[in-house]
Amino acid sequence: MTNVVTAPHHTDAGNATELDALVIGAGFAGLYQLLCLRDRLGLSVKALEAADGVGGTWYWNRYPGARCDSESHVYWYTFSPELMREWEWSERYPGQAEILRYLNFAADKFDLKRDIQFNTRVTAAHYDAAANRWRVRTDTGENFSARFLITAVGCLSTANVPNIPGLQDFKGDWYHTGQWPHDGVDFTGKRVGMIGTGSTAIQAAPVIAAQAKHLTVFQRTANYSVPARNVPLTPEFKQYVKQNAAEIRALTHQTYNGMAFKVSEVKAVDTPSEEREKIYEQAWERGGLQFRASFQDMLVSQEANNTAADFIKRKIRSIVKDPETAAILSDIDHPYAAKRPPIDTDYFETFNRANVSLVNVKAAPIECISETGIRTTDAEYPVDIIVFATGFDAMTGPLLRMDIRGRDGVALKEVWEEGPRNYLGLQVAGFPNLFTITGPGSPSVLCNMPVAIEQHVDWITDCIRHMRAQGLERIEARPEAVEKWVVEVNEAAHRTLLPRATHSWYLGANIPGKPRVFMPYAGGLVRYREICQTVAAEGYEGFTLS
Ligand code: NA7
Repeated sequence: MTNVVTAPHHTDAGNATELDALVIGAGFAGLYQLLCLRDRLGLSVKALEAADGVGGTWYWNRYPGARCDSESHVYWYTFSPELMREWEWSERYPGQAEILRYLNFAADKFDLKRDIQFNTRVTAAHYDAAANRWRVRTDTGENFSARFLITAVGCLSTANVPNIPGLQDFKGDWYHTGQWPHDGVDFTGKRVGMIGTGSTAIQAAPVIAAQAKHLTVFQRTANYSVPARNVPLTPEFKQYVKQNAAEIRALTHQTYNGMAFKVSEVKAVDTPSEEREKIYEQAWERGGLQFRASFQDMLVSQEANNTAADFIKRKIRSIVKDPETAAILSDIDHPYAAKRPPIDTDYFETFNRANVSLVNVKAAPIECISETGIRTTDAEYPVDIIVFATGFDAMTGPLLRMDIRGRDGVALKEVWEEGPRNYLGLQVAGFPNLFTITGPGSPSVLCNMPVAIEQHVDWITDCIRHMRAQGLERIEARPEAVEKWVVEVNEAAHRTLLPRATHSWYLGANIPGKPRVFMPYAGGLVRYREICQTVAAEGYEGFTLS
């Protein structure tokens, strides 16, 4: 790397808190990483967290209807059989408040909070090559110095509020779903405009509509959704989970995306249409993300995918009574599950309510926000509250909003100018001893997150353990390993239909100016885990250790 931009070190080594390791973030990833480094390796370690509590995504996303799309019996930590015995979920899909209680329960059980500094956002992290330490600065003006720096900043934590002219003049209230007020928003008697139709909006719309005077949904890209069929868990199911926790865990390690269901071995294209219809109908009735596992070829063959897409579009048209609304909702332009597939509770049914309307902003784009509403190129919609369900600057956003600089002061922003480039989604060449949990280039968002997180944290912990045992102090991805991994990530994506959803956040397409690079690793968690294990077993192949 020759592009030298030497920035002055923010930190003054004299007054910095010295640590073996620093973890950024206290969500699922940060909590577990803190535990591993402190209790298993005995390092001096701290986690810095911008919020005033643990939870990460589940701390911030308190919007109405916020709920996980993974089923509760796979959405938890599995590193502690005792924790699995002590915790009991109440519903098929855990709601935001329950997940937050769970993460607090886990943090308290392992006494993690004493080593988390809350209300502290990392603004800069600069690598000091001479000392082989990361110099970290926070928005509270504090300095930290650590040998290892581990980001646990989440993939969907940088809210995207689109730059729509006039927002500053809006006389009503507006909120982004990912920065929701802790005491909630009272929609009673209000006209609400919600922008977006991703997973978030699809969860929020039915709940907001039940309270608001009127809800107007502004749809740019029509989206698929399959019923979640959330239910309270029966005592029998809870018992089943307790008795089979180890088997369920083992199953999540054998599946493509860390779920407890396998993808069917049957191809849609080989299945007679009547039989196929029956399979889709059963999957629709069962509900949930498992719908996409109905056929083996659904994510790799356009022809197969069309059969799923047609099925869901027909469902939308059969649910939504107004034919014009149904036509706009079902006018979907990408393969099913090529964008993150939402699951819902009465989303399409919501459009049958008298107090809900849909605006097609693909046909007539939003022009501006006025003092009193949202104006498209052909009409003005008066609203009292605007809800931005407009997603996130995903995956790279949370990393790039910190001023991270590696060797010779080179900024991560420059290295990733044309898209993320790293090795295994874990390390960037030129940034020694920096690990990125669920970073771009790893399976992350294509998986059930806790499973992906535990795999990464275990790998990082083992790596640091190995280094200490061998008296090694520095690990750095080799540029040629990065080159190869970037190709692997790209090829894995192109073996699927995923890149065909050209406006998806997987590709960075939702953020103006962001490079269009397919970011998560689509080769599956099983293959990825094997690659990571082999790399470690072969002496951390592709890394330089010294
Ligand atoms: P998503 O999935 O990124 O959805 C954002 C939605 O907002 C999507 O429908 C966008 O339309 C829409 N959007 C974004 N900007 C605009 C503007 N300027 N005008 C109109 N519409 C806009 O975010 P979510 O929060 O729903 O979900 C994120 C992930 O969280 C989800 O995938 C799960 O993994 C959990 P577009 O499609 O870009 O046309």
